[in-house]
Amino acid sequence: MAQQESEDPIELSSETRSILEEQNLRPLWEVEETFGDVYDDLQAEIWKWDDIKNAIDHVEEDMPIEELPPGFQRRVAVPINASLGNSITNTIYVGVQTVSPGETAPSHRHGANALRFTIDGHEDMKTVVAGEEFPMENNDLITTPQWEWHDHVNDSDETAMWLDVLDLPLVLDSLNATNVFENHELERQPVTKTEGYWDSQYGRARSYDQSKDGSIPGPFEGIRDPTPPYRFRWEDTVQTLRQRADNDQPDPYDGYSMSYVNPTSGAPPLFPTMSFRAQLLNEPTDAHFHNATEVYFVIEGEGVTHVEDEALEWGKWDIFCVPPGKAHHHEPDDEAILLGMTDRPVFEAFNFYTEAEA
Ligand code: GTQ
Repeated sequence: MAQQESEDPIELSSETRSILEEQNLRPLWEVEETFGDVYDDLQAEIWKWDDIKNAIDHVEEDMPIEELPPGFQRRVAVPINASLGNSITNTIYVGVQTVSPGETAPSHRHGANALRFTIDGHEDMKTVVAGEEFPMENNDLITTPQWEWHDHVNDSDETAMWLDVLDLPLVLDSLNATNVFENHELERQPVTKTEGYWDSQYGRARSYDQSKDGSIPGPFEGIRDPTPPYRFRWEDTVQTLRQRADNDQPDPYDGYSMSYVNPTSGAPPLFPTMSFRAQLLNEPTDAHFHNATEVYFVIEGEGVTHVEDEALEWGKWDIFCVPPGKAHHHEPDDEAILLGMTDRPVFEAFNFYTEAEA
């Protein structure tokens, strides 16, 4: 009997326990196992384009942009991961936005970073960012850096649609930050730059501050730090992909993979919070896992992505996510091109990114 008592784990006395409880304190060894419980484990999930398209067509029919509540004047269908409840992942948000002929999604700005990947575009479909009209043609990727004014103006005679990608869940949920937000006083911000202005500021020949220390500002509006408004034209991106496929070895996990670089630095990530790749796949990739979360958008082709024992079968314009820590690899049917999106830069910022072959 005495021996049994001595093997019982030592417990805090009831006096100590009530002192702790009264002051809202807990011993570490009792709370440790609850760390990580705020969010449920993210599950792999796929949204098929036919289903998305059918849904956004119905929404477009029911709801003109001008009828939307002020502050939310964007007509967007948002994939909701069943394991989360309000977006596709805990860090990266995606949505599919439409603007009908003649409509404008009015100008606003916010603290979250955004980009558009054009699904069904037109030279007369413009996203206006920081005073410049950017034509949205098919597969163009256009940045809307934080706190830049932006409105979407459809002067074509066809409905335009694109993929929105923002770091909203990271900003609003994970960091529990306020997404500072402002509507422009005008529906359309004044166009103050000629087309190509922002691109020209980041070309191989650039405006340059000769003082080196910023004491003599250039005659230009300035380098946007960390990410400028920028249009990556698909014709350039796809040409680079082809050159890589014709000349180089593929990455074992990502295929022929190009990073969209920040034009300021010439290096990834495009945003401090999110990095983007165009990936041409023509053979199965090797399996690996990492602690970053990924979202994929299928630009072209068909195939399957295995996430542990789940098989996500995808085709053109499908959207799917790969949770952190899960082994995954891609198997294209023939040739496919994916837009790969990752929150890896957040992990790298605090030296916490890790990956391994599965
Ligand atoms: O077009 O500015 O999908 O502010 C979500 C929030 C799009 C946009 C979204 C936004 C926008």
